[in-house]
Amino acid sequence: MLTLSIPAISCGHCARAITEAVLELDPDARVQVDVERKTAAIDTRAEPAAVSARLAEEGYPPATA
Ligand SMILES: [Cu+2]
Repeated sequence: MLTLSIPAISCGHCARAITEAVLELDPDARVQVDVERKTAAIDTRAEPAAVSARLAEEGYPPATA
């Protein structure tokens, strides 16, 4: 389980965009976005670096820990 802090999350649209971006990488991924906490919990076989890069492309770069 990958849990990313994504400061750009602000609403349900962001949650959908993030979910769709991850599903493009891995159709079997499970994505849970918490809009209030600005986090995304992602269960996927995709490489974490690939997920981060894809989300950054989409305008939701994960904060580095
Ligand atoms: Cu939004």
